[in-house]
Amino acid sequence: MSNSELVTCIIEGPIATITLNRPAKRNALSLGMISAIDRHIAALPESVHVIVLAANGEHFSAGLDLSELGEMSAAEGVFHSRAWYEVFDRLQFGRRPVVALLHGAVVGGGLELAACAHVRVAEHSAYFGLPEGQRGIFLGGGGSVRITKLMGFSRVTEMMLTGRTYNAELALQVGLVHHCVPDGGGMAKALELAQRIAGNAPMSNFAIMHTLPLIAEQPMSHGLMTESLVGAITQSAPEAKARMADFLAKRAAKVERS
Ligand code: 1HE
Repeated sequence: MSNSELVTCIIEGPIATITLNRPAKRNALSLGMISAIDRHIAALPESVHVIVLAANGEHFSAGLDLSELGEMSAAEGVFHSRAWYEVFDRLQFGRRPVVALLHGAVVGGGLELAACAHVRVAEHSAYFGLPEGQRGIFLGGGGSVRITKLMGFSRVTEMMLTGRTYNAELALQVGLVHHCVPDGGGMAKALELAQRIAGNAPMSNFAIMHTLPLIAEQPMSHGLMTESLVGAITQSAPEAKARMADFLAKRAAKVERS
């Protein structure tokens, strides 16, 4: 199977659906899969504004392809992690927000991949875990940074030490996912959210994706300065002016009660 078939990409209007497609191996993430994700992102046309990241088969992903570690030396291990980081960085800090649709096992490197998305939708079948401890290894796909930011390092510590998994409801409660939907309903929800995101001004989406994580790591005075500068740039775009004028002229939708 060629690398491009390990991961598929379908573009419909402003949304590209990138799908892990190695169900026989439970979408275990080989380097071939990681680079196939990267190639699909790099090839997206300008017309795509949002990515939906999904998976074929019964599980989102069983994490790192354990057959790849084999006789890997320490130095090779560092470069292996770095290869993942480059691609995961392009997902989280690229041009387009990513909506992840999660089901079945979302474990190890699969959870690290999901943590790169900006919006996470879990079907009820989803369960989340970091079995690295049981395998004798540690996180290597950025999870110690990203997953701890999502659910807190104390929960991640307990999850890793005890091998506990979280079901979709618990994942929703602790902020690991944003939406929990019945099995089979995930794609409709992911596409609905992706359409909403695609309806925003691209500059606003860019500011949200890139600035909020930066400000979260800045001291308050720096964060407020960053916010004021990015806010000023964003509001000065012609598209922002047109959108605000549309609202004031009663041509734009009002905020809806949920
Ligand atoms: C794999 C992998 C894998 C399955 N690497 N081949 N991840 C883990 O420790 C999770 C390991 N996987 C599992 O616990 C289970 O496979 C599942 C709970 C996800 C699914 O169970 P099940 O019964 O549906 O499938 P299965 O029979 O266990 O697996 C089907 C095949 O996929 C089988 O291969 P086959 O040739 O015998 O058919 C498995 O060997 C293969 N397979 N998972 C390689 N992970 C950047 S650092 C990140 C560090 C980590 O991610 S550590 C966590 C690794």
